[in-house]
Amino acid sequence: MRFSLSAALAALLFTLAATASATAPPNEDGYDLWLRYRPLDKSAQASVQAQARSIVLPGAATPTTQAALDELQKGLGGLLGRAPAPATRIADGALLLATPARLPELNSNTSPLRAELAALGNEGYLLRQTRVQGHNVTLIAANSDIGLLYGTYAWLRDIGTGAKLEASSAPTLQLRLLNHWDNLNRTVERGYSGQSIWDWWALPDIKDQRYTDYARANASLGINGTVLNNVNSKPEVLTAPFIAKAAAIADVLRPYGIKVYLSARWSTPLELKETSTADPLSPEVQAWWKRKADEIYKTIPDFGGFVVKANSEGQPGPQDYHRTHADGANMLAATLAPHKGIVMWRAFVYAPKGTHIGEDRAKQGFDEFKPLDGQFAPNVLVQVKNGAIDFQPREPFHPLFGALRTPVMMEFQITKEYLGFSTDMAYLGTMFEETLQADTMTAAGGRTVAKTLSGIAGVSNIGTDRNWAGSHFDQANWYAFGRMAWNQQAKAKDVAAEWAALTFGADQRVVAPIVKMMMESRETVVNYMTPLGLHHIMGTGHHHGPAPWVDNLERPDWNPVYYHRAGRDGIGFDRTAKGSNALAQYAPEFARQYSDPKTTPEQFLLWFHHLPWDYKMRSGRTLWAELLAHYDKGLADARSLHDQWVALKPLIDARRYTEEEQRLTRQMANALLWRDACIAYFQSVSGLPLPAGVKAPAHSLEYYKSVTFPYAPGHW
Ligand code: BDP
Repeated sequence: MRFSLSAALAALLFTLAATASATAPPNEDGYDLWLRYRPLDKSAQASVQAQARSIVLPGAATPTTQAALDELQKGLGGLLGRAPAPATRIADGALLLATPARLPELNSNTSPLRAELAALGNEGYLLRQTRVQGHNVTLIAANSDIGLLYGTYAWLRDIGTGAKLEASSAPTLQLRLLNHWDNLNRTVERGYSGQSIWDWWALPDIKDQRYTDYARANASLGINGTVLNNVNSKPEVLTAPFIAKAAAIADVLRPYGIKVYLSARWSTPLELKETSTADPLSPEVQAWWKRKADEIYKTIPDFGGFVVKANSEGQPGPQDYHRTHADGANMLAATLAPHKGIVMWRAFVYAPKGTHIGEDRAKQGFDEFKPLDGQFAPNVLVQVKNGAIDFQPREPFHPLFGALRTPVMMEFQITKEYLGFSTDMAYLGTMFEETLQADTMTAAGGRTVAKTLSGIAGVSNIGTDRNWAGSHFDQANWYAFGRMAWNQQAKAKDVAAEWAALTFGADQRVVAPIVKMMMESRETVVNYMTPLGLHHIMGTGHHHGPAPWVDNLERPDWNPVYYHRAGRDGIGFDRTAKGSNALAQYAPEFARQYSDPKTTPEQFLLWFHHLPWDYKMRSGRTLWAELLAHYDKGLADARSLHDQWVALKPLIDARRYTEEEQRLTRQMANALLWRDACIAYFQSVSGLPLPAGVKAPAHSLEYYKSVTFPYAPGHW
């Protein structure tokens, strides 16, 4: 009897436990991003409550500290069920937000925090459990109100992830920007998450709540600038009505420490018929831009400046008047300098129609900008894409990093133009880390790309989709960009763990497997799209799906065959001295190492070398067999990503589970298409048999060539 009772009890407990763990959390639509503030468990609530029995901000609230207080109300309201009341007097258990201006004793000679605060600059913060005025408090301290806002987000983040309080943090780079490639008609170039969030038609009168939530999300990461419109810009952007609209956005973003910038079209005054030329040395043109800058600053006093795409892909620029990029950039810089504005002049240039034919496209940015080094005004930065071609799934770092004295900004692409849009999972934190930590070898003892930077920009993946980014996992790319813009030494894996805990809850049964998936995901995409240093073999125009066979576009360097150079003799682009010699643009030490295929990392092999199909790889396989193995691994890993997600089903809310499951299913199909199409094509050129165990593509090459993607998004 006793036995059967305890057996029954055990069975009942088992059933209860099984039911509990099978009950998925409530549905979420992703709108709250990583600022979800869902209730903590009871013991965590008690410890947070003890840190924040009251909230104290000495001195008057400003719009920025008000944003911090509002976030605490929202955050603690969600995490604890009830937020503590703001108080005026410091007491035991207070959460104290203070700057030296608000609490002078922080700056007194006897303050143990004085030196530490001084080292934090304008934007840094420190978090500390300490004693102030005889009371035990949790202190968020900074030198400015924006530092307090960043510190507030950091404190909430530490609570959300269950991490120990961060000691202190300050950004290394002052310019941490998003670049929106948003058009005035709300289409988004390379956007895969709906329309532009900027409703230009409704502005300036109607300011969507999204703008505030956008500001909160960015401030929570430390992003402090945003370029509102596409680099392929329109003259109207700089007309009074649009300046007023930009000003309305700037008003919403300002309390969050975010400045507004605009992309300026070089020929704006000419196209608006307000000048007779766009020559940067023409006094008429100079006077127009000066008036324009003054007009903008009258409306947006803290306007950040311009980003400019000039003489690139058909855009107008100073070269149309036989002037240089420096002439153009400096002319604009002179108009902005009195207002403390900057010019971010893009180095993404390759020959305008008809010129440079035959020159390796990878060399052209360096060739144009290196000779101009030293000629740019102090408020000009050269904005350089991470690699020398174009946001490929993997590229070696651009040779301009470390090569210029002129301040250089990094341009990453957060939106996944070449990595499967927002349908394929690819966590870009690993790509950002790989690039930032790459050694430019431009100094004795090494100099990472990160160390060469004066700023960082990311091409936004934000749109009107309910989940902002097109998929839940694409939110992680916005998050990772922001965290790594703040701290270039951050590890992709730590950032992924933070994001996963904040986005799906700090349960290790969820966080650990999600981090594993994220860390595998981008390599998976590289493997099924462009392994071993292959690049730019995507479909024409929209850049989705495989098209390594394309050879009929107007410019040679628009054709995939130009980049992979596969033939009977082998595959790859020879960028050594025997080939285009793009390697000579890198530091000598780097060039030496990468000139020899044996000392070139295999992930970049075909970027720098043209090698025979029977070239022996480190694995002992031939290059042909290795290429096939990578395509197979890409497909197998895409399937594994799906399976890993399915295993998490009981722990993820149904809505987000299903939305991602559908995408991962589509990703498997995309991986299969890439694998099969590339194998079919490369086999047709190599003429080699498939080694035993490698499955033949399901269809003929002709079939793959006939696959089209009508209405693929993001291509305008
Ligand atoms: C390419 C995009 C194109 C952009 C261009 C750029 O395909 O839409 O306009 O970059 O960065 O990747 O200017």
